[in-house]
Amino acid sequence: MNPSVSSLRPQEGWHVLHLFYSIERSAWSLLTSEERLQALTHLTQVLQDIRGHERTQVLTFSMVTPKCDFGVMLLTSDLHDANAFEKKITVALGPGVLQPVYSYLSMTERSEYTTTSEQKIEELAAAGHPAGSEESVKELAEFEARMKKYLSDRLYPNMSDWPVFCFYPMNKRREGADNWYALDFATRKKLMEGHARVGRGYAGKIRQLITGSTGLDEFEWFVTLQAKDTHDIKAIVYEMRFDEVSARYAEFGDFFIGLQLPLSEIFRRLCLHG
Ligand code: 76R
Repeated sequence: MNPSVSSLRPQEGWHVLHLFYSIERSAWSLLTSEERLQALTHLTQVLQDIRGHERTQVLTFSMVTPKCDFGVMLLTSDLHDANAFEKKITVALGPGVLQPVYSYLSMTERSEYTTTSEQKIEELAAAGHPAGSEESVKELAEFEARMKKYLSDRLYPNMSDWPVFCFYPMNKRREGADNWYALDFATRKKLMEGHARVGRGYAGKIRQLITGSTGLDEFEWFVTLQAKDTHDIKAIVYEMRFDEVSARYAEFGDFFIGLQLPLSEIFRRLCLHG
């Protein structure tokens, strides 16, 4: 029996691929200027075709520092598509030109720690509005509408056109007295409230997308921070290090900074013309 290539859409959320490449200058220099132009036109076409798929977003970056040159962030529903899109992008400039330096597979996910409707009903009752009372029903309806929008933003985010992006993978520690996974749910929820409080201090300055990768890639989450000012990236990551969730439990991988730009500008910046 042939293996199935029908759709592989997760029951919720999207697949997210972060792809970081360096340009292999020696392979690129072997091409004539006509071949280079063809290659750049081809990559532009490939990305445009990918963008045309439904439930798909593609962001492109000129990467700062020579750790890597070119970054792509791909959000798409179907794993077959994610797989096929990556293969097409990686060969789009011709053999050996785009060298993968780092890549990451993760998925958008709901938060484990958001308040449920049952908890909200209890909170309202504790505040003097028993379940079923006019006030409780009204507040519960508002809460549920807010949560619906919040959940949809987390699972199906609309990425911003902000220029500065910071990427890094992250684990929660599992060592001796500092084992996040040995904490009970209530303790973790309380700790996460402190984390979210720090985060909310950056409203309007930082947008974050935290995508889960347990079982999918090397770390447990991939962090994508978006900003208009590099200072805010440095400030939030620094401030969070003092918050207990990060101070005691966070472990980080490599950090990458990318500038979100249109492809034509990236080509100029990476000196790919001529
Ligand atoms: O979901 C929400 O937006 C509100 C609550 C919230 C959760 C559940 C939240 C808020 N985060 C959550 C989960 Mn976060 N976050 C990080 C980092 O560098 C570091 O120290 C950590 C990297 C940053 C900078 C950041 C920013 N967050 C998570 C998780 C999953 C944990 C789990 O499930 O166990 C991780 C790994 C993580 C890491 N977080 C916020 C922010 C910001 C700016 C906010 C506020 C967003 C807002 O309310 O608008």
